Amino acid sequence: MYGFDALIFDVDGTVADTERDGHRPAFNAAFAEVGLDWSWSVDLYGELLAVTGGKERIRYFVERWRPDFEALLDLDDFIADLHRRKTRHYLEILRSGAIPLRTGVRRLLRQARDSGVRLAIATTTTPENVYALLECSGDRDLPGWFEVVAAGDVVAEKKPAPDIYLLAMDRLGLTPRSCVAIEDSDNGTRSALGASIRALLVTVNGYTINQDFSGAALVTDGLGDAGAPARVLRGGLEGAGVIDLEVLDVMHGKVYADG
Ligand code: XBP
Ligand code: MG
Repeated sequence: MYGFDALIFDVDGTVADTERDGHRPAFNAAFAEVGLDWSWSVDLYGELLAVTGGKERIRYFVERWRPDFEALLDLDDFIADLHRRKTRHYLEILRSGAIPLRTGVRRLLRQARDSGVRLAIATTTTPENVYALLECSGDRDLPGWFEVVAAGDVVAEKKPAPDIYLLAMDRLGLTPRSCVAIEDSDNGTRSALGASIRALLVTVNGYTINQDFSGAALVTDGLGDAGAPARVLRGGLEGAGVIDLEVLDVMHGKVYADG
C-alpha cells in the first residue's frame, strides 16, 4: 500500500522536546547532588548537544570547560556514576508528566499501527528513558507498538555514526529503501543518511532549526495536526500541514523516482 514498510523514529527532539526541560535539568540535578557547581544553561546546552550521548557530553564538557577538574575516582567511573544519577532525575521528570509528545506524533504512530506499517526507534539515549517517555505519554501500551527499540550503548558508535540505524534495520530485517526515518538534528540526519536511508523527514525544534539538513528529503517544523498545521521549510510538498503516511509516501516516491 505504501512504498515503505517501516517508520524509524529518533526520540529526543523528535518524539518529544526532551532536551531543554528534561535531559538538561536532569544533568544539573545530578551535578548538584554530588556537590559540583556545574550548571548547564539553555544556551550552553545547545552547544553541548553537538556531542550525542549523555556520558560523552559530560566528558566533552569536562575536557572543554573544566580541564583542571580532577575526579576522586577514575574519570570513566565518575562519569558513569554521574550519568546513572542523571538518568534517575530524568525518569522523575518524565513521570511528573512534564514532557508531552510533540504535536502529531501520537496521530502518526496510530495511523502506522492501524495500517500495518512497522514501527522502530533508533536513538542515542538509554532504553529505559525511551520506555519511560512512551509510557508517560498517556498511552501505557504505546511502547508495545514499537517492534524494534535500538537505543543507547548497544552500538560501537553513537550518532552521527550510522550504527544505530543499521542495527534497527537489521532487527527489522529491512533494507534502507523500505524505511522512512524521522529525525530532528544534523547528527541524526548524518546517521540516517550514513545508513543509506534517503527517505528522511526532519522535524526541527528550537535547538536544531538553524542546523544543516541539506541531505533530508523534507524539512518541517513538526508533524502537525489538523488544528496546528506544520510548516514546510524545505523539500517541496508545501501545504502539507499534517504529515501522515500519505505525505511520507509522496516524499518516499520523490526520493526514489530516479529508480
Ligand atoms: C539525543 C542525545 C541523548 C540525550 C541524553 O539522542 O544525544 O544523549 O541528550 O540521553 P537522540 P542520555 O536524539 O538520538 O534520541 O543521557 O541517556 O545519553
Ligand atoms: Mg534527536
